[in-house]
Formats: sequence, C-alpha cells, structure tokens
Amino acid sequence: MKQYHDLVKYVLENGNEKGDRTGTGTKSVFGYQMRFDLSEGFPMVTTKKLHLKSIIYELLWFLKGDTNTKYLTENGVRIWNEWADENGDLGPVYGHQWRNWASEDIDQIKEVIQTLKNNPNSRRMLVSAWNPSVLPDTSKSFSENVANGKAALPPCHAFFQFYVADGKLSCQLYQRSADIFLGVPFNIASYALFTMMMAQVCGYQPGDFIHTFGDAHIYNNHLEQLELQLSRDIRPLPKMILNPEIKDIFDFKFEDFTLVDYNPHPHIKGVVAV
Ligand code: THF
Repeated sequence: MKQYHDLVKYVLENGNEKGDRTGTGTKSVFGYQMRFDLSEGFPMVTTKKLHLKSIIYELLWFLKGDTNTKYLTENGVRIWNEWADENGDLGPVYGHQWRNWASEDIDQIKEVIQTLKNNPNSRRMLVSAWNPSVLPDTSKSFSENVANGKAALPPCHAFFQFYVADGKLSCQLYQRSADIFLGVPFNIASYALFTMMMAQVCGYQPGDFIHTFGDAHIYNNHLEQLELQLSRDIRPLPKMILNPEIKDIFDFKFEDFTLVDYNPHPHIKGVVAV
C-alpha cells in the first residue's frame, strides 16, 4: 500500500492548514487520485491493523438499504453510533439512496448490475449517494435533521462509476471529504471489496479501484499516529477470497469472505472527529 503512504506524505508536505466543521483543524489538499490493481492483492493497509469485520458489515448494511445502526451494533460494529439518533436512525444516508433513491423506488444497484450484464460498454454506470434534497441543515443537530427526514450527515463517498474492458470490471469513487487516518483505509478496503463482489456477480474479473478525492485531510489530532505509521515497513498485501457460489449481490453474508495472509503491524488508535 505504497499508494496510501504516498498520500499521507503528500498531504503532510503540501497540505493547507484548514479549519473544519468539527473544530479539530486539519492539513488538507484538494484533488488527489490513487489506483489499486485488484489482481495485485487486496488493498488493506498493513502498517496498522484494520478491523475488517466493521468494513464487511458496513458494506452489507449499505447493500441492504438499511440506515439504522441496529444491524451494525448487533454485529459488534460501532462506527456509525456517533451520528445516529436515540433510535439508531441516520436518516436517508447511503443505503437508502443506493437502493431507494429519493424514495422513488429507484434501485440504483439493481439497475447498474443490469447494465453491467447487458451493456458493459455503457458510460452511464453510476451510483449516486449525493441527494441535495435530503442534505442536513447544519444549524440543526444530527437527530433534529433525522426527525425532519434529512440525512444525519451528507455522504462522504458521494458517487461511483463502473467500467468494463478486457473482461475486467473497474470502479472509480469520488469522495468529497476524506479523513485520511481513520476513514480512508476503511473506504479503500470497502470499495475494493464491493468491486470484487460486483465483478463476481456480473461475470468479470476484478480490474482497478480508482479512488478520487475532493478535500483529503489529516486531522491535527492524528499527526502522531501517522508519523508512527509512516515509520513502519510496508508488508505484502493479503488476498481476499469470496465464496464463488454467490451469484446475486444481495446474497453475500459475512461468512462468504475470507482474508488470507494479512500480517499487519499493530493497531493504532485515533479519536474520530464528530
Ligand atoms: N467522520 C470522520 N471524522 N471520519 C470518518 O472516517 C468518517 N466516516 C464515516 C462517517 N463520518 C466520518 C464513519 N466511518 C471509524 C472508521 C470509520 C468511520 C468512523 C469511525 C473508526 O473509528 N475506526 C477505528 C476503529 C475501528 C472499529 O472499531 O471497527 C479505527 O481504528 O480504524 C468515513 O466514511
């Protein structure tokens, strides 16, 4: 994962000192791109241990169209709790827009799979989580926004596009806002996994995952952690094995994913900016 270390070094060297919504302060750049050839291994950071279970359950939760944290917490995943209301609701976030866009019965995932299978040269294979009509009012709390039918948070990974060539499926994500220490390692692994799953159910080999950023930032309270992480040697990438029996994207279960040869350095703790 040289790509990740290069991103961290680039932002440390070129980042603008920038205030932010959470009041933490960041070093930030605007516009950056990474590319991962999925045939070279599963792009999971090796210079700190990542909690793959959270990544898999979060992705299955998006794919269910679920926007309540109950399913996540039942499975020991707490990464969305800070933003949910007292009932665990987050409002119309990712899962809702992916599977039931604007509550108009538009299932973007089903539609993109149809196109991937029937018209793979299409240049219209996009899924958008960015829906201006449900963006939160920033003068209100997370739960007030949810009560008003708005999303607790605007999506960070806002939209993605698929591309097929040479029998390989690639995916490019546009992420408008990226927390480089905590979020980005999760986001890379999540979309790499999603690309592999989509490739399997549509009958392609996995190609590249391309990660394009808007505001890519390092929070000031993550600087020491990243310094430690950069001092560690990068190890070979693990491999991800999917249960080959699964032919429908909505049939994947936690047990269908097997990660092999992941030998990371120890976990590094960091506080999430809320
Ligand atoms: N807000 C901020 N400030 N950063 C983010 O990365 C982020 N997200 C989602 C929504 N808002 C965000 C939530 N995703 C962790 C990881 C991903 C998150 C939120 C939190 C986190 O704390 N990770 C720890 C613990 C992992 C675990 O318990 O499983 C870690 O060490 O990796 C980005 O999409």
